[in-house]
Order: sequence, then structure tokens, then C-alpha cells
Amino acid sequence: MTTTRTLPTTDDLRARARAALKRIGVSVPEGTDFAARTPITGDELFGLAAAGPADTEAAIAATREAFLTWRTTPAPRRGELVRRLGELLRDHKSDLADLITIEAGKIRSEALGEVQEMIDICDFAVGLSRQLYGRTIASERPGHRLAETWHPLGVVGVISAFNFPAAVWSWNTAVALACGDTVIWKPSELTPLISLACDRLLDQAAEDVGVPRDVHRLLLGDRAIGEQLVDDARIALVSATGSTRMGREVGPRVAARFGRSLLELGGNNAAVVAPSADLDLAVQGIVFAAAGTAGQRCTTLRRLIVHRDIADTLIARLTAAYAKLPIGDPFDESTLVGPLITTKALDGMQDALTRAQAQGGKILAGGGRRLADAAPRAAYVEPVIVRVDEQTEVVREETFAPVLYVLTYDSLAEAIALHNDVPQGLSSSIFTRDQQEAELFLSAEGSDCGIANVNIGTSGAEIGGAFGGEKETGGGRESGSDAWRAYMRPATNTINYSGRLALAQNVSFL
Ligand code: UN1
Repeated sequence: MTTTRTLPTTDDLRARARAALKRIGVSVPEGTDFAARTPITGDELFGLAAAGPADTEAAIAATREAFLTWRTTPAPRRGELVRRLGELLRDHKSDLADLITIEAGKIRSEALGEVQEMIDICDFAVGLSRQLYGRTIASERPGHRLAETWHPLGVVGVISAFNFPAAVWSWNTAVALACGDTVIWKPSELTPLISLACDRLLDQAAEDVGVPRDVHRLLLGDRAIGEQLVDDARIALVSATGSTRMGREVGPRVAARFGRSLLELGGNNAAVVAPSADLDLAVQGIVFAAAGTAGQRCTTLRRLIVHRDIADTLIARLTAAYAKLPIGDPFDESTLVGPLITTKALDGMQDALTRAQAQGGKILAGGGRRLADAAPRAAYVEPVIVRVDEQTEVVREETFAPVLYVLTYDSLAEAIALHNDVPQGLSSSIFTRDQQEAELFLSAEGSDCGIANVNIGTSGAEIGGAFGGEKETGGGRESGSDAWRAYMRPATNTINYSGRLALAQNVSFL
């Protein structure tokens, strides 16, 4: 594995962030409550002010008030706001990507990809604003019509994670606004600058199309804000992305007040590689899914289930590919693996590797730390491949780092059983040229995940499909397809135009 020799200085990164924020129209933040920092050097960039309980209360009251008029604004008119947001995202694509790289450490091409994902969901939501279809249903009574009408839900609280600091906000916000909801956003404390930039652009879009500013609010700060949103009955839907541990708290608390939650939690995604697989394609797909984004996607490939006959060949090709992965400065065009978000994430990875070895695992490639002298407060690591004989405790957990566990199988039934034998159920894939195997993997007795792919890795989903997963992943679906229904409430209407009262189920009364 090669390492970039130099890293930008924290001063360079601060200047670059300041310039991007300025072009977007955000004045450089000031405050002392917490700091924006960069994983590229591990240093602080700017001090920031955090929202307190009174700010959160004011945001809830304002977005609730705005909802009362937004819900009756015609949906295609609501779509105009989202269209304008999409235009502004296009105009500022490069600056937004800079902020994502500076705060989340993504390599340039993945940061640009994240902004593209935002642009794409805006396009999708503009179309959606003319397609919030309900059904008509055949009534059992003469002279009656049954219909289903979809109404806006209320204020949506969006709690998002550091790893897709902008795209996950946009999936929720673009769709929620088109659906007639208003939005409060509580981003990760690790990515406040990109949040300020997105908030500013949505403000600008609202001003440009003549929509009240209070259709959305941003609240920067710690988990107390999230807790206030979770417990407040005026927040109709809490859409939360993060760890299963976080979801275990959010889900029951929202349910206790009969609110709705949409949970997008941990994954432990696997790929099955069958004997007929095209290995060139499989190697490329596996390396991107396992080592890309430094293993910090919820869709990252964490388990490889390889047929015994091709295991040695595939492992040799993967270790050779891993040996060439350029690690380092995410702004350097040749880098493929940027930093982990914090040294705490590095500790988590090292702990997982120690446990994996104690549980019988053997490290086949990578696992070392890089650039520790140049940037002791940053966390650059070599993506690692660990051979395991069974799915021990550590293999069944999500470690948010580039750790790929490799297991072997003899029959497809065994591969599918191994595949599904983890608590999480987000994304999955099979590499095969055998159509029967592929169809079986996608069938009801195949993968139990919300996303199941053939001849492509587990990560990098398009926005057009619904995104989310089962079991401890939380069951939520966001972005495309009919995920919009989570942001609206259906009303069933019975309309009697017969002039007589006819009761259903032939009931007679009076
Ligand atoms: C996430 O990691 O929370 O499918 C989202 C993907 C991206 C989204 C990942 N489109 O990898």
C-alpha cells in the first residue's frame, strides 16, 4: 500500500473551508461550545455555537407554524423549492464536495458523488411533487366511491451521521418538503460546516422562490437536541441514521408517544462469490465496497463468503489489490483511501482486529496505521482482510472501519445461511454468472436484506430505489421508490353519492 507523502496543513484546510463557505454565502462561524474539525490532520478548524433547549423549542414552534401553511401549498409549487435547491447544489457542487472532504475525509471523487446524490434526489422529489398518487378502491356498496388521499404529516426531525453528512439530509429533506412537511435537522457534531452550507443553500432557495424560511431549521450541537426532538409530540416523524445502539433508544422513545420513526441503522453487509463469478469484476466490486470511503459507509462490504474452490485465487487477487491501495490525503487525486473520522474509530478498528485474532482470525493483508508521524491526531489505516473460519462474535458486529472478514462455503444453501446469520440486514450481493444462483439469492429464501445485488458490490446504491434494511438495521426506507409514503399520512375516504344510507357488511340499523 502506498501512502501520500504530504498532507495539507490545518491552516490550508481552514482557508479552503473558509473560501468554500464564503462562496456558498455562509459567514465563518464563531462560538466556543464545540469545534469543527478535520480528520485529514485531526485538528480543530473553527469554534462554533451550539443550540440549547430554548433554540430547539423555538425551531419546533417555528417549523410547526410554517407547516400549517406549507401543507396547503400545492405540491407542484412545493416542488419549485426543491428544484431551486437542486440548481444551487449544482452551482456549488465543488465547494460542497470540498467541505465534505475537509470534515468527513472522503476522497474527492466520492465527495463529488455525494453531492451528485443530493442533486439526483432533488430531481426525483421535483417529479414526485406531481405524483403523490392515492388509489381509488372498488366499493362494495352501490353509489359509493372509496378513495385514498395522502396528506402531509407534520414536522420531520432528521438526525444524520458523519459519513454521509449531506446526502442523507437531502434524501429526507427533498422528499419531506415535496410531501408538504417541514424539517428540523440535527446533523452529526462531526460535520457542522457542510450542514451550515446545506442550510444556507436551502434558505437561498426559499428566498428565491418566495417560500417562508421556517419550512426548515438547522440545530447544531450534541445529542440533547436529538433527544428533545425524539420526545416532542410535535415532531411527527423522526428519521434517524446512525448506529443500532442509537436506534435502540430512538425507536422506543418515539413509539412511546405514538410518533413515527424511520430508522437507518448499522449494516454488516456480505457478498457471496460463486465459482462461476467473473473474478475481474468481483475484485473491483469488492475492493470499492470494502475499502472505499475507508470502510465508513453503512453499506460497506464487511463479510466475503467465497466458494472454497476459488477462495485461494480470489484472496490472492484481493491481497494484491490491497497492497496497491493509495492511502493518504483525500484531496490528492491518486488517493483511494482517506482517513478514518477520529482516532476513536481507529481504536475501535484495532480492538476489533485484536478480538478477531483471539477468536481465530488471521490477518491476510493490511491493518497497520499510516502517517502517524505526519498527523498523530489523524487516523490513517490500511484496509485489512481477515480470514475467519466461522462467524464469531466480532464478525457479527458492525465495526465502522475497513475490515473485511473472509469465510468460505461449499454449497449455496450454506452461503445463504451464513449470509443471513447476523443481526443486521442492510445490503448484500452475489457475484455469479449462474442465473439460477442469482435468482435464488434474490428470492424470498435468499438474502434477508433491504438491498440485494447481483454482480455489483454492496455499496453505492442509486437514489431511485428505496434505501434501508431489515432486522437491526431498523426497517426504514428512504430516498426513492415509494419511500415518500413514510413522510405522509393516508386517509381513506368513503363518498356516498347514492342518496341513500347503505351500511357496509349488509348491516341493517333503523
Ligand atoms: C450511508 O452510508 O449511510 O449506497 C448511506 C450507498 C450510498 C449511501 C450510503 N448511496 O453506499
